[in-house]
Amino acid sequence: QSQYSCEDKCQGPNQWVRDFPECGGQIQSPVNIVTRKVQYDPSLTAIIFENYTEVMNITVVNIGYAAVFFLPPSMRIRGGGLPDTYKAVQFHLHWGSDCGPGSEHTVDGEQYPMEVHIVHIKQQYNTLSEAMNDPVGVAALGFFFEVSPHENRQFYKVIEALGRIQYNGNSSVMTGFQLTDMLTSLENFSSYYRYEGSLTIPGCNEAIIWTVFQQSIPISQQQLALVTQQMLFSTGKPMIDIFRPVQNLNGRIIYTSMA
Ligand code: GRE
Ligand code: ZN
Repeated sequence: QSQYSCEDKCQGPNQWVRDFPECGGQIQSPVNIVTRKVQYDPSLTAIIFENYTEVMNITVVNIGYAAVFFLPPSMRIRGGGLPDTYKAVQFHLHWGSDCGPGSEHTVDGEQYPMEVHIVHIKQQYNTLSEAMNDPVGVAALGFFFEVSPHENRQFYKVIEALGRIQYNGNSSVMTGFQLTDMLTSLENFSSYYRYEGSLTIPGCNEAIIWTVFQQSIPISQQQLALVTQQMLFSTGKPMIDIFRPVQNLNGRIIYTSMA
């Protein structure tokens, strides 16, 4: 069990708008997905994943408020109603604590234990900050995790890597990692929700095409607990509850690939 108190929470998100006005904008993320209100869009065909099965050595860094796993730009996505080809930049996780779930998006009000975001930029750009100036410059994929009796095949690599980057600024290389192994048993990449939103961290740039997959990734309870118990914020406090609460849709429609 956790060595940390459940009161020890990150109080950030409501303060962001003071320093980052865009965090108070009208097309913010994450959002609650109300399944009876989503609209079927037949142009939302299966996303094409290029080089996603690569076995990689990738660097993971504790950036003070998250762990970021840097991905090779050879990994690309296209199709699925995306306006361009997008190349991978990084993935990161949003989690809760021993006391509660930590996904960012919710479905019919249900928060999942954890959510991974795989962040891509339009192929013409070289950096995330460059892509942020384009309202469709970034394509982020969100996958929920759910607790299952089965261990996730390659997730132990992620857990071990997190254990090596406890402190702000620490970095480590994760070897022999295959992203598709972490996204285990996802036969169905074609069932997803789509909407336009923002970065879920400051500056909350409204530049993201969000794709949130319906099918969740299984992970064991023990694996999940290990994730939340290893890392520290730059303040030295336990890195738990690293999710932004859901934001108002303000009239936005969430589309779905599911007829
Ligand atoms: C996020 O949603 O958390 C995020 C980042 C960085 C780039 C894009 C993005 O943390 O969607
Ligand atoms: Zn994220």
